[in-house]
Amino acid sequence: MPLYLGLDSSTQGLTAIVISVEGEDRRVVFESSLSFDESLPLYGTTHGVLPRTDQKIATSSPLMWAEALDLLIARVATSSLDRRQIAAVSGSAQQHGSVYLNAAWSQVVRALDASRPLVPQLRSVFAREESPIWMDSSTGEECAEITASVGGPDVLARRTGSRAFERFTGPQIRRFFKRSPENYRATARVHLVSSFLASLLSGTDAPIDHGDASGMNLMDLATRDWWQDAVHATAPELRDKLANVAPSTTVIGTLSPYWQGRHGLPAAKVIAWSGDNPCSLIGTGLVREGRVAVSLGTSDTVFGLMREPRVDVTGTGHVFGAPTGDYMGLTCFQNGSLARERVRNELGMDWAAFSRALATTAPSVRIMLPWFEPEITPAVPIAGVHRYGPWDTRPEAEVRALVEAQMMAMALHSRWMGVEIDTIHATGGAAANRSILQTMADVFGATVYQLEVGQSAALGAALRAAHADLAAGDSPAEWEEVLRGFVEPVATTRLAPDARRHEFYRELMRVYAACEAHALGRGPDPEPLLRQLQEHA
Ligand code: ADP
Ligand code: XUL
Repeated sequence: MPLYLGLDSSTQGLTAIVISVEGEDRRVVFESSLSFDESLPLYGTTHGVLPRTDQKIATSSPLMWAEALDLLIARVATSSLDRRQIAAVSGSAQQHGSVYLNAAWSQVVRALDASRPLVPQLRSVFAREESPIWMDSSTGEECAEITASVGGPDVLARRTGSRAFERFTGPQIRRFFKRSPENYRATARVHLVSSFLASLLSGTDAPIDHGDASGMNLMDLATRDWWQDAVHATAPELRDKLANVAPSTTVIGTLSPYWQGRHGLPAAKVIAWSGDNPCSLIGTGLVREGRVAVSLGTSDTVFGLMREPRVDVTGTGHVFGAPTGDYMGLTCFQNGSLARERVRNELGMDWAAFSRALATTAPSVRIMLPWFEPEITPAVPIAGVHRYGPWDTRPEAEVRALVEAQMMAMALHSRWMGVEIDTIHATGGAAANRSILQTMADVFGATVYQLEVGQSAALGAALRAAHADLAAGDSPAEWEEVLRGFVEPVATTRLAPDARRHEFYRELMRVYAACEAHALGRGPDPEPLLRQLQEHA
């Protein structure tokens, strides 16, 4: 009975899911997570991020990700599973983060010694000790330079799927080249978090898959190869430092002698890793156009499959390659779970009290713009929370204003995808919270489902491993067949929108958009609109 292992190296921790896929017996047979802050305290991260001196800079430690991999694989290997049955492994990782490796890397990764742990063997392979991650917004200047060099934001968006975004890997590489030219020169390979960890597992210099490569502002969506103009605009001699791009279904090798010798794992196939959002597309079952998923993780994201790459003319969204070979549309919000946690902590609540606050209050006419951190959508370079309308200082009103704001922002900024959203698959840590999901249903006017497996990125990676293994053998299977039984929305978790509340939110969303425009210096004072709606309500 073949087992498939999916790993997810997210912002805050590492998760492993093992599935068994045999005829009608299709189940998750193992699940385990570790938190970077708690399990690896020596690295000194908070929520997976190294100490920050500047609110625009966010980095993490590639060595810590490697150590986490060693720790969690040990847990898989010593569990009650029959580890010899593991047929294939794939992974998911936070997108955009980059790892800078020197000339020693390609030799070291091929020759990892099973008699010693991973970390000491990797100490000398980095041309940069820290990896900039998706929360970094320090590259405004580099975004402008790359954009100008390739002929403007529309050209860049049409070719690569996104205009230049601060967190995307191209602008990050350019900043590194400008600030540390020596270390840039010493860089032989730039990996993404996904391809770095795939390299460690396979003992090869792994390719970057189409899904994660489209979060770099460097790949041509049409040819699915590096786009020369963008590569030239980003940094000198960059082409040689980039690995090849490959389909997400690529078998890149087998678990290297390190994992076999140290942890007793078999020579299972290693399938190209991808980004957490492309993996979640699979793990939430969205292999057809029409539905969307909302992931309430460290970041909040809205995404769905697209047959054609319809690029966002408003410039907020992204088009990525999907693991199915199609495309996916995605909009990302930085002020997701950490903003909810922050408000919850400031009000001295636990999640139960947070939920009660939502359940015991009604919508009203006031708007919070919850930019506790610099925001990605809309682009807000300097953090700052804004409030409009008569302010209600009760703690429960604060909770409602925050969650309503997050949901209205997601509904407004996913319109570019052109999908009539009537059904949402909710995932990510906060999707456990039904009061948050009810607010989502009311704001979007859509039916919301929770999924059986909450860890959709790790599940998606395990399902990708199964799909690629079957495709490489004699019995390739359609995606629907691989997903069957794993990703169905649970009927009993269905949350229907309240029609009256949705009517109200449709009006409130116009006001929200006006407040956003005002706060960004692009629109008039929204107070008259707020008063108008108050008189109506
Ligand atoms: P990641 O993006 O790192 O994979 P997860 O999807 O695991 O993150 O989500 C982690 C977040 O889930 C935590 O930061 C926490 O704020 C949030 N969370 C966990 N339980 C709840 C809950 N009951 N209600 C709201 N948020 C929750
Ligand atoms: C997507 C994005 C985040 C990260 C971390 O563009 O930046 O969702 O992938 O989860």
